[in-house]
Amino acid sequence: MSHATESAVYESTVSPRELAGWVREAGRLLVICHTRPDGDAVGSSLAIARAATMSGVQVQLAYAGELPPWMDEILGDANWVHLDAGDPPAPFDKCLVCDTGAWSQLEPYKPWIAGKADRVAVLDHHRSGSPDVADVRVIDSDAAAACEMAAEVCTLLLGIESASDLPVDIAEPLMLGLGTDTGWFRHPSVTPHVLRLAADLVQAGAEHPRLVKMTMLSDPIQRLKLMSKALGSLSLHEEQGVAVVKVHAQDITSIGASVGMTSGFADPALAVKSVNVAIVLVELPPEGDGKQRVKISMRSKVGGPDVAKLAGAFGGGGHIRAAGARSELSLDETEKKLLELIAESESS
Ligand SMILES: [Mn+2]
Repeated sequence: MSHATESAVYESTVSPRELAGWVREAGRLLVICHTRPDGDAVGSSLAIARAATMSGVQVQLAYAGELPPWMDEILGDANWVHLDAGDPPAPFDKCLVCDTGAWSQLEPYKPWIAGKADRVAVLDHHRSGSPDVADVRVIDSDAAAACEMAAEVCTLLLGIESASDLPVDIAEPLMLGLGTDTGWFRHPSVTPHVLRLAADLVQAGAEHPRLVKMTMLSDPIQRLKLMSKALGSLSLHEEQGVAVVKVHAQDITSIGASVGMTSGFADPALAVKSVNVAIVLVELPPEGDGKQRVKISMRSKVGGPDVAKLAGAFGGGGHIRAAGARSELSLDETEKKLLELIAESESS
């Protein structure tokens, strides 16, 4: 296998089939994903963890950062720990990282996996990442979700032809990631393969209405209150087709909300016809070093700017239509800089 070859470029070093073989021979496997996991991160890690367990691998899942409110509902009786709750992962022989390959999204895991690239694998669909995280990499930036790739790895692990034959407790988390990362099949990333896979997963027993209800129709009331505050701060830059929504740390605190609840705040702004890019800026609570940073989340429409490029200017990344970063500037300064960058990208 070619996986020992080091590459300074963030691209695949093995095939999905080779990755499945790597997982099967893992012994004790730690499965992780990016901090503050979303539906795709949880779905891909959980599906592979379950398929690996069925293949005789000893698996532990670990998550870090704020967890989605539906975590217990989807994880069920899976063997998982929350690093932020002070639970270190059990000793492992290999570690699989799902839905990221960037150190910036793996900070809490660093003490366990840094310098062990020969024992770590990455399964990811982002365009950028840190090649030194893992020697074994399966990366497809055309994939709509890590779960699209994870589905293939699961069928290979279980030796089945079609995702429609997956056990329902594997099909369901795969559907969760495929659905959430595509905005429930609205985003331009949706291809015939994505829709065929979705059909297979439904055939396998995944109940998408239940998953939609769980992820989209089960908000705590604090999220609506925070969104109402945030939309009150909306600034529209109509000539540029830009909408900026700002969330102040003190509003999060006074409402009893959390940073994670701001996910999806771009959607009402992006629903406006003249808006091509919606930017959500969230003032984070001060960190250990006393610095107050701003979380940038951006979404754009077809024809709008490449938001991954904009995020790159702040050291972040993502996809053309959805990307994020962190800024050390204030809310207002971050907005100003982003507007300048968008103006520059239009004139170039
Ligand atoms: Mn993803």
